[in-house]
Amino acid sequence: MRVKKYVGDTIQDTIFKVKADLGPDAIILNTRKYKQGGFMGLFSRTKVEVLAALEDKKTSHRDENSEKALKEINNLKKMVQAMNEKWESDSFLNKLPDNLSSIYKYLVNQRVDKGYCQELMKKLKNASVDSQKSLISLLERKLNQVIGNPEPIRVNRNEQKVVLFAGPTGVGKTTTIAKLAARFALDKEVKVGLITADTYRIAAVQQLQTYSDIINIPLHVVYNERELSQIIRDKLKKYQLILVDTAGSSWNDQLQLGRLKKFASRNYVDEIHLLISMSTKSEDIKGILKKFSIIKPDKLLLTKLDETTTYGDIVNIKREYKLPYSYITYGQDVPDDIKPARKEELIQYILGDLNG
Ligand SMILES: Nc1nc2c(ncn2[C@@H]2O[C@H](COP(=O)(O)OP(=O)(O)OP(=O)(O)O)[C@@H](O)[C@H]2O)c(=O)[nH]1
Ligand SMILES: [Mg+2]
Repeated sequence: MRVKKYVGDTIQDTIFKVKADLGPDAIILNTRKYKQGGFMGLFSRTKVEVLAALEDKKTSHRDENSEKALKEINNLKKMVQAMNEKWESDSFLNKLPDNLSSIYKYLVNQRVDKGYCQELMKKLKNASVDSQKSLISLLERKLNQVIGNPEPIRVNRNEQKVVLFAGPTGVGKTTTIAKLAARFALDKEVKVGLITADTYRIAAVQQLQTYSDIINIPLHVVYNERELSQIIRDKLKKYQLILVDTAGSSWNDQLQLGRLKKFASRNYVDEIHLLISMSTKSEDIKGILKKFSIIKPDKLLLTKLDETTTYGDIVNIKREYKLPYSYITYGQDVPDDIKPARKEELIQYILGDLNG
């Protein structure tokens, strides 16, 4: 606690000094009047002395924190209220038997498209199975059909395969390429070469250069599609797998997407993986898929599964786009946090807590 003494001619102007110096949180500990100057009690002036204090920062931090906590509690209350209202007005839910209503609520909370949740519930109802376990395994089978088999990169050692990675800014393209390069080069002993067409930022080249140095594989920088084709045919001619990094394109920027389209030409690229971050809002994912369809991706690669707890979009995406999933990434660690997108595992992400 900071304690300070203030002196003035009147109470008002002394308190004003206190507030100006210590702010509105100052506490007045004591005030006293006394005489100053004069001679033998004559001609002296009355002065005011105020002893004021301010709680030190730690305490006010605590106040800030408790205010924040209070706000969060209020937000949570509102959310719970909204959830209850949501369920109350869900006439479909009200007609479901108990064993299905918990599954339905769970799927809706996972943000699986509501229309599809209802479709699934009707199928489960008609299947006339009762136990929770059989209902869930039936549900798993249905989701299995939607998600389909993974299609990771397959390398034929006698051929060259060029794989280009595209997606919105910051989705994890460069990190994913580093993970895959390390897996193929170190674990599978494939001859891997890297190319980056991301020349917007100097740091982008350096980021990939660091990984290529660690893995000990070549990295080439290209500024246009002509250079891309030259490097593939020339410098990396003997490489079995070439991974091409691209600049993140804002999905609203037609100019960037147009530039990306030139690099994504089938004249040099065999496979295009479009990266989708699971931490992106569902509505935005739809927009991204639509806009990036101009580069005609072959596969979808899901990133940042560790950054969310709702995985319904894994199903929603597949119901609209038939493209296979290639890999999933679930952390920043290179090369550990990547796996082929096995459907059993993806279903586990969606139904995880339901399975107990
Ligand atoms: N939590 C988490 N972070 C990830 C994952 N993949 C990448 N990141 C992080 O996301 C950030 C952006 O990754 P980058 O690989 O640079 O993304 P990018 O798509 O190449 O970005 P731009 O080139 O700027 O478009 C980095 O901090 C990565 O470590 C993931 O699966 N989970
Ligand atoms: Mg990048």
